Amino acid sequence: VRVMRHAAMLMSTAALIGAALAGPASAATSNGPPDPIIPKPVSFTPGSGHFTLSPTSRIVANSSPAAAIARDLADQLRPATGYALPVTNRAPRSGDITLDIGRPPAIKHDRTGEAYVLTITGSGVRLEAPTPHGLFDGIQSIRQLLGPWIAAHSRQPGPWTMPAATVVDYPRYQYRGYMLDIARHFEPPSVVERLIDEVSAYKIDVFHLHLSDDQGFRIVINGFPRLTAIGGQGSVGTGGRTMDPGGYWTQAQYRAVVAYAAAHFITVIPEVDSPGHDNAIIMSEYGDTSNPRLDGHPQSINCSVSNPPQWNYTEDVGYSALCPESPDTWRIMTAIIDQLSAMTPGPYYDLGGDEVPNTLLSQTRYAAFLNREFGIVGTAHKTVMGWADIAGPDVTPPAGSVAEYWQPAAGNDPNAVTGREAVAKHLKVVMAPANHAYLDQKDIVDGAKVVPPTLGLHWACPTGCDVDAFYNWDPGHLVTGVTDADGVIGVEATLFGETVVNRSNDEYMTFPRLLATAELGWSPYVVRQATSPAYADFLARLAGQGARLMAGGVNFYPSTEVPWRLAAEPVGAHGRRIRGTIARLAAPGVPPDAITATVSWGDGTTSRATIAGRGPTDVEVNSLYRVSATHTYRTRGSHTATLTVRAPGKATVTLRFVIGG
Ligand code: TNX
Repeated sequence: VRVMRHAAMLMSTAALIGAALAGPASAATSNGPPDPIIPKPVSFTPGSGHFTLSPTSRIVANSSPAAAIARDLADQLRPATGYALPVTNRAPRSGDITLDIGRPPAIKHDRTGEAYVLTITGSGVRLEAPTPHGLFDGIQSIRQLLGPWIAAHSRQPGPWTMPAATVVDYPRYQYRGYMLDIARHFEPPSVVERLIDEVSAYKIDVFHLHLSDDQGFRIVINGFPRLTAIGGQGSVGTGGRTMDPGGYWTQAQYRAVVAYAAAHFITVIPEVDSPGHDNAIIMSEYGDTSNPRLDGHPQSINCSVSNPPQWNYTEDVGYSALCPESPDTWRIMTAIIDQLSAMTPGPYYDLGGDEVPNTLLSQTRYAAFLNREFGIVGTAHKTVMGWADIAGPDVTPPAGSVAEYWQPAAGNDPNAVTGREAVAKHLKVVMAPANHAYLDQKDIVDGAKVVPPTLGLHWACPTGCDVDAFYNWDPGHLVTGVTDADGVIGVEATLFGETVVNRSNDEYMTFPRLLATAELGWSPYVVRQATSPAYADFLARLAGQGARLMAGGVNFYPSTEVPWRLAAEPVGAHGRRIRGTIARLAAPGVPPDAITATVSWGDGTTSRATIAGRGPTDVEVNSLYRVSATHTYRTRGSHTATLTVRAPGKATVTLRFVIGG
């Protein structure tokens, strides 16, 4: 323990010297916009100077709700800083971060209770919000202002500075969603919890879990063990895809994920798609003749193309349906809805409702199915959510239901009819148009150039949907007659799972495009087009997120639309003889052999440094490199070295830091 504490003191002293000598090292390396925050705050007013977090900084909270968020912030900042960051209710001192529940007068337009005001000066940081959710949003901004390396899971040298500024902020929409499909390929709770960490950092506050589809059913339902014993074993597995062994969550695991999400101010919405996309349910229950909860003839549930039903592990859709006339259909669906609703504190239950061809169920039978299911969801005290198909003829969703618009159609296009039908039925609308918000779509499809080559579909994005497609549209102005005033409550980016098989794949398709969706959901309306200032501003801020994602171990696609910046930090090399790593370099998408680096040692000599580490692949960003060099100082004592890093097409990065000692 003593050795570790000693090392910690040495490290932080070095960091402080670094700050004093070189000014904020981050200023030398980031040279990005003064306001780097994504999603862009309502207002960001720069002040003068900067705040530096120090080893003696504390997090001061004036109430127990504020203290809970203060502990979150401390937990977030401790790994990279190595500071103690005690949470206290004493009077704030210089160097502290204060969190208060209050009513900052600067907030006038907060409709959702998520507003916050952040005031950063040379002597301290003060975050004030009317609710814990607002404080939680505010600490995400604090994390981003501390620079990319704060996201690291192990101690970094710092210094930890934030530009002096006043931020006044609140969201445009209450619903800012991310959807993950664990039905087409299974993901364990641990992966979902990591994704919750990652998306909540960008103020996403809804996690929509697609729990069931033709290829898999992923949650234990008491009384129907075959749903998981049989239905949980498959996954999409043809066309060169990895056929993984499937899997399912226990109810205890689901509850734990829901609680984890709640601690990140994220509402979980469970979805069991119906009456289509149900082959896993049908395959599980079709032969369940001895289940006392069924009538002995569960074959009556099957209205699919095949009778008897058959497994189909392709990416096909639209071949399965549950029969609305079968009493067993309702015994199964009632158990699912009741149990999921009881485990879900959030207000919504998502019954799916998409893609049932008339050849399987006529519109009358489809409507009859959903109209009956609405009653079961209501009895379970949940608000209905479904794909916008649930607004079709003869379907009568209860007032206040939420329709998720997914069709890749805009304006008056006839294919945009589901959006207008939803408004006509007074539903609320979440916008997730597939050509602007489907994270399972490829980034580029251009002749032989297909990115990523092995992941993603492109039915909604025939030429690919890169960052520009995700950013340059507006949820309140896409479909004629479907505006904020008509009931748009938010936006969601969805990751369907046909082609993604693990966390690395999920992240590669999710980031950085989800950050565009997060900004559309949070930031005020502004014209967003490929040529608009808003897009240029977003790209400049996004460029700085590459190093942050890398430092946090998050995989992402280093889109060529983004002017990614190089970012370097010293690693605290010391001694008279320097051997090995002197700095860490994030260079999103740049292979190591394209980078050159030199060190001026501060004693009149200069030498070449080497760049080592894994470069980008088709599905992994990697590109977080070690910069190493060899030097022997003539005398002991600290020197100020200067590292210069160059890569084609990138602004040269210059890092001044204290070395030797
Ligand atoms: C359409 S969007 C689907 C999903 C697929 C997805 C693939 C929607 C409501 N249905 O079943 O997984 O496309 O992009």
